[in-house]
Amino acid sequence: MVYLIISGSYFYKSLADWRIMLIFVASTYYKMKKILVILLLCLLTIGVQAQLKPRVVILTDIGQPDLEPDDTESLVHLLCYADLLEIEGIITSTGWNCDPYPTQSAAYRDSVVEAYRVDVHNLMKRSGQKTFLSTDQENGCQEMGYWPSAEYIRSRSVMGSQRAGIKVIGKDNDNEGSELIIRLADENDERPIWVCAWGGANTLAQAIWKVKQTRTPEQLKAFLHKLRLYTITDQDMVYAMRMNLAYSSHQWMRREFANDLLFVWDEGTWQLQCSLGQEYWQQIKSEIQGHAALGKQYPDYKYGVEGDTPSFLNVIPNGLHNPEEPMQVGWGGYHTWALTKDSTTYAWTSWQEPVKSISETYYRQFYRDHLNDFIARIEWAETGQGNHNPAVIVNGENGTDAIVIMGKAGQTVTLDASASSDPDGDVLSFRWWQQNGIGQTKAEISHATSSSVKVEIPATFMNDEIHIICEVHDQSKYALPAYRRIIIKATGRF
Ligand SMILES: [Ca+2]
Ligand SMILES: [Ca+2]
Repeated sequence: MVYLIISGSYFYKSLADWRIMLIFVASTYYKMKKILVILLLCLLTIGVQAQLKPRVVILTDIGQPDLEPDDTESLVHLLCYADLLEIEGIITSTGWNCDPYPTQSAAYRDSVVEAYRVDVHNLMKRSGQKTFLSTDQENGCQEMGYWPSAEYIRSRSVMGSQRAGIKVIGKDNDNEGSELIIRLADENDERPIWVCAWGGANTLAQAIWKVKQTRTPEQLKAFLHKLRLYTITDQDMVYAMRMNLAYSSHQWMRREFANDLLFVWDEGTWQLQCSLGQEYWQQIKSEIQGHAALGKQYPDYKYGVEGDTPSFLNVIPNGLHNPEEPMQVGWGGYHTWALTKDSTTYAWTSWQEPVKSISETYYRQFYRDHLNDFIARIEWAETGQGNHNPAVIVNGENGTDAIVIMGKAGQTVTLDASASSDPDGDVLSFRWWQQNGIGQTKAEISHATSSSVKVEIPATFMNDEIHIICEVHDQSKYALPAYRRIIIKATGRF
């Protein structure tokens, strides 16, 4: 019971409140009816599943700041979100900047993790967390809002493939990183594992190769169905060889496992992320660099700023999209299933028009939001206090999952977010818009900046979906964002 009360502090507040209240009632009742209490607690455990974080594995070619500073920047950024992403592995490996990966370069990762060790005590105040779970519990499923210990992150910091290209894949290329990926996918855990490739994804290809050699085709499929890959360009080779896409194990993965491995090949957002960072560099320099131990690790950029960041922004559960659906635009861009740059394989990608422009337009639109969000977290790291994001409640539904509504041609749908709240009691502003590039029907939204809107479904609406985003900002420091996606599906489609 004590454990339940403590862990309740990591939950979303509303969940924590009623659960703690029930536990309080249960403890009073305990003195009278011991068996009833045990039954009640069993029901609570079964009936209330706290929201778990999405699982991520990072493959990084982090290196010395005069060679690859942007991976260090992205790692600082990532660790500021360790409460929203279950960091299952930070695996060092080859990328554009090196082949082989120098073993000693992993020290650049370790020094950012060391900075996290210093700052986590302040970051924990953001979710009212007082202590860390035991090692066993941290290795299990982590609830949303839980900041893991630096020891946990360190235990997940391993070496992956130190050579690049499809030719090295084979039994001599098994490594700690590929074994970790296999172990994670074998865990009894329904959640997918998002592999974010900041360098090459050779380590993932090696894991898949080994499973293919040692298991049945059905077992291989089950393994692949656990994995998602979001790769920042194709870096399974050194930069000078980047046009030789057949050299890479990425092409092998796309060709062999197109139907079973969700593969996002980002060519539409990382360059923009790099250049927007340069545009906003003065702000990044004054509000991130040098602030808290993590900010002190944030180096000057060389080519662009945080080029690898879209890969994990894509997984942060902020209500904007479901990463399982790459056409739902999110902080990591917008991707459609298409022939890739190698002209032979397919993936979810954004290199071609008009997809590239749609993705870039949204990336530009969201950039201020995710930069502000990051800066607010650096402030927590530095001072142990700051602003919290609002919570968007649409038509009475809390949480971050999309709300699905069935709608008819000619119908008017009311969407009401007036019950939305802010943990700091801040005043909220609203903006409603329809996502471009998904569905054909254009709907009219009346009073798009009020808390409640009417969506007019046109008479032509049939076999289609309308995706409406409710975007909320608090009127407080950094104007922190929150979103909610509402999908209106045509009645009779299913
Ligand atoms: Ca990189
Ligand atoms: Ca707030």
